Amino acid sequence: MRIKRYESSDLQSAIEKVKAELGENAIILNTKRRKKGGLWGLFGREIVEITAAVADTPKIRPRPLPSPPPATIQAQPQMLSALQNELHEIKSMVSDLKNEPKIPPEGYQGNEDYLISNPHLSVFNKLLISNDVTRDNAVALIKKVINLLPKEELDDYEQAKAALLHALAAELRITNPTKVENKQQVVALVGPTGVGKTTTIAKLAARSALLENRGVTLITADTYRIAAVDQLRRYAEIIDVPLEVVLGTEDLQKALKRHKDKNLILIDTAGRSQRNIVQLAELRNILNPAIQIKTILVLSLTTKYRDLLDITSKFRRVNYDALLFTKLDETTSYGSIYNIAKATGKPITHITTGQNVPDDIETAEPAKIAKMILREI
Ligand SMILES: Nc1nc2c(ncn2[C@@H]2O[C@H](COP(=O)(O)OP(=O)(O)O)[C@@H](O)[C@H]2O)c(=O)[nH]1
Ligand SMILES: [Mg+2]
Repeated sequence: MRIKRYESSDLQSAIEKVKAELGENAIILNTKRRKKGGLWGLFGREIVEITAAVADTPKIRPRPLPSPPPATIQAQPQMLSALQNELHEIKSMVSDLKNEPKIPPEGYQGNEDYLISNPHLSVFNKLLISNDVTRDNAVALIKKVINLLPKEELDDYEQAKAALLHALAAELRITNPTKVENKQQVVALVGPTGVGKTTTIAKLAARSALLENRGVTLITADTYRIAAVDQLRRYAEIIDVPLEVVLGTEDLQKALKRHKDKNLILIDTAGRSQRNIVQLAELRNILNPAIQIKTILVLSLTTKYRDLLDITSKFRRVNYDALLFTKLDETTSYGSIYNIAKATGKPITHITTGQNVPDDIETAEPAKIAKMILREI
């Protein structure tokens, strides 16, 4: 791995320098602002310093050659105290984790006699389970149908099915923080890498700016990969909206102030693994102080259910307000939408159905999602 430092007067040109020298795959290890020149650091001009790294190719070094000295990092007092803070935070997170509820074991062991007593109900039960609704949820839904309908109507397949669709839809809440309101909307998308956050931001921005004619600004806090900033910049250029690159919560607040006249601000974030609690804490620190931000957790329906549960539970530290499901076009069963909505109690904003910007996105509709789960559409 090659590690290098770059200085520049602003973040954008510093990133350009990294890109020019280390290429698109460079990873930004650290970014900070400091004063340069002047007397003892006073009266200097502010510069941005980026420490970036890129993997060496080829990776294998011939044996006889001495390995280069490791990049030396001098421990400075501020660094130590930052490390101590981080350690403290990790400790408190570990103790939080211990108190988190456990994921329930799969499989329903209860009495299923009443399912067998009515042929439709047992068909519905199988239909739900084959579409990835958990056994527990399937049984709970069928109990609801039984409570909703008198016996004669329960014997009628169409009526029973309508009641099941109703029961499914009734538990799906929706919200749309990107829609037109009097006050400015600030929306951040968070989630694991590769789920479609950036693409979804582009879809939402294009719809608002081009179709609804609203003032839109894009902000990205995803400065970990050069390619990620470029991806959003290309979209910003095509849609013709401003793009701000921010490093931390201070930058974010400044950018929000600069664009306070806009109707909608969309914030893209770096993909975070739910397994990396330090990264999650960083993300929380960037977003949380700005209380007006609505945070949407983006989940891909191609992720298996247990992992989805794990993601929704770990991302609770980022305090997300709503859910958005992507890649519905890459799966044939949609039961996870119901399971996750129910497990988190969070409303759904949109679903996305493909890679095309801005077409492949829809606002969430409970009745439609219920039909998709039962394969009625
Ligand atoms: N099939 C399909 N692909 C999608 C969808 N949304 C995003 N993608 C693709 O998923 C990949 C990762 O998307 P990206 O927006 O970069 O994900 P991010 O890492 O979360 O920002 C890209 O190839 C996108 O085109 C979707 O709804 N369906
Ligand atoms: Mg992205």
